Amino acid sequence: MFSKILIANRGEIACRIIQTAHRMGIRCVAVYSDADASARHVAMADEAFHIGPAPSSESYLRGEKIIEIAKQSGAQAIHPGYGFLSENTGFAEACEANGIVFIGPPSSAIAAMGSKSAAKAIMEKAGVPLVPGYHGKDQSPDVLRAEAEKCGFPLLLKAVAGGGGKGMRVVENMSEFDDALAAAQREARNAFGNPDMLIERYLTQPRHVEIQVFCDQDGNGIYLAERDCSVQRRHQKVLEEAPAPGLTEETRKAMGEAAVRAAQAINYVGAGTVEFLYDVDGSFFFMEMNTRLQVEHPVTEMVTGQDLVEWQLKVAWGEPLPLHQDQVKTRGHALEARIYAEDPDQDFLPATGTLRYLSTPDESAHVRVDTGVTEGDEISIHYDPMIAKLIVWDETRDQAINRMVQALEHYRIAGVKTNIRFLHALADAQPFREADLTTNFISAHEELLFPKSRLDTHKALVLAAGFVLEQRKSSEPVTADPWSPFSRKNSWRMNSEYAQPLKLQVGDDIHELKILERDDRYQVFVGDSVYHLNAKLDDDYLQAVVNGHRISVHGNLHEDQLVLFYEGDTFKCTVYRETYGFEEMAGEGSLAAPMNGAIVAVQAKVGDKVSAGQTLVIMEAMKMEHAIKAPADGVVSEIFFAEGDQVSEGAELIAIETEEAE
Ligand code: MV4
Repeated sequence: MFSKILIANRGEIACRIIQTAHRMGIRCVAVYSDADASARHVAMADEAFHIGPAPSSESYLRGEKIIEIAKQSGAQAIHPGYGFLSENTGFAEACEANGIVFIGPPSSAIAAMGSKSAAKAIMEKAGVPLVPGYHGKDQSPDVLRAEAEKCGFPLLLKAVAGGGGKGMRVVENMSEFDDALAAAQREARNAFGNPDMLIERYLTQPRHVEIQVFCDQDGNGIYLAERDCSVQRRHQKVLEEAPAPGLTEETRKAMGEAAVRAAQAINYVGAGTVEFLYDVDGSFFFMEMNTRLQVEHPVTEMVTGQDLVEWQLKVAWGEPLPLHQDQVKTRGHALEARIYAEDPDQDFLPATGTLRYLSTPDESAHVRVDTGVTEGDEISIHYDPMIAKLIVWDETRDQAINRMVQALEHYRIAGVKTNIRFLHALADAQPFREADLTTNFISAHEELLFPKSRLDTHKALVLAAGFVLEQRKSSEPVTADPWSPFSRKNSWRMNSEYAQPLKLQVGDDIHELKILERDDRYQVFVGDSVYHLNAKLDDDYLQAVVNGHRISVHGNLHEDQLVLFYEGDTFKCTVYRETYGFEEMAGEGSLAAPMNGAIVAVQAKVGDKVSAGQTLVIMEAMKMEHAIKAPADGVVSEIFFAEGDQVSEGAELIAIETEEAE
């Protein structure tokens, strides 16, 4: 077996490969760009080499440099993961030429699947079912028109060089054909430099079902069940599962055997995926073959109990397949959700930012998290916005869905927008539970997938108040600053009812809350309503009772940004420092700057005896002067600023010691 391999990738897949390699006793060399110097895959590897600036074209796509590093570091093989160089025939060849094993198929197999029409011709010969249509070389308009008539309508024009849905046109009848053809050819020429088209009968409600195949170097091939990846958005998979619901054993076997024939027709080696369109009547048709380990391979691992990266390493080393076809058994049901940094409310615009709070569900036999990031990492514009894959397993599909819903509720991220809530709605949607799957699932069920918040705004505000107040209590040392309105030792507050205002902004709405605290219970006034609140904060976990309703939320308060997490949903608000009116301040005693401004005058010295209501500091803000007054009789113990200083809202200006506080 290899003793050292290089992983020419980043993120979760690099981490996942390293994990298996380490379990097998294989050393791992990582490569990284400027953006990834402190990335998880670098930390996990035994050694790592810098390969260039953040853009992929200058780092993870630099095949020659990566091969150079493999040679230098003594790596015997390169695992390309998915994306980047994984389906690059030139790179696979260059590895070979340099005496390094490319952990993937021969370059000829990658090349054979590069053209849709050539692939179809190979598959036809191998007896793999094709959608009826035309994939000939002759592209003259008359031939295409005649083939369209033969095919029937609706039909689909597909770019021979296409992929990911680009250069496709649905044609409903012959009168639309010429215009659609011209448009599709134009698009294909622009996108791929090749205007050639194939014609297929258009399936209106298909499912995407794909077979995991594996071949060894002796020409043996098997299939490891199938995955249903019908739930997609703009040709991006969102939710995948194994096995595909509702497939009969006969179909599964026929599809699996067709997929193995497909792989063997191109002398395939290693892990591959044959994608099929699956029609409502149980018929299936070859779509394309992916010559790499796929993102969604974990669902296959969960139901077969096999480690596909281990298989890849064994096959690349020259070992036979670990199992014969009749030894491949599946058990239960697995689902995978792709957690992306994106904003579902802005048409899934990719999101960037710092993962300033990240808490993942506990891993178990039922829950697996494949990720390449840790708290504090940056999601940048340079790479795929996938943050993690959440994979669950259980005995039945229904139970697996419950697991997924629960695990998504335990996946909490603040700092970057994510699709977690959307995934939660998707997994929990009745049509999904009923396995009413087609490739247009998401657009067909939009009304279910953007649900209203699970918390009403008032309740969320009350919980936010509880979180802020409890966190301030726990974070302020009891001995410090007895005059802080939040100090527990602040006797005039503890022994009497004390109203404090709390200003929270949600979107464009500002909510001014008033809070009374007594005996560790709160009354929170929001608008015209009053809520009784009991709250206990344990780290990031708030256990609250709001008007007799026990609710628990997790939260993260970072500077003035509060995020609460509740059942897969998030509630975000901005927390303002207390905004006392100045009369109130005199009476109630904040010695904090009420807003950003400048110190105009300090009218006391350390050691001065002062009396309640006496002006201590004068501030200027927004062209107005404000007096900061002593809240009670006492002695000035410290002054934190001098005349002319700029101070920020909330900054403590002056400290006073009083008799009660001793
Ligand atoms: C089709 C089809 C219906 N009929 N071919 C989309 C991407 C490309 N790889 C193949 N695609 C399709 N080909 C025929 N004859 C519908 C799609 C399709 C699709 C397929 C799988 C998953 C999601 C999809 C979303 C839209 C269209």
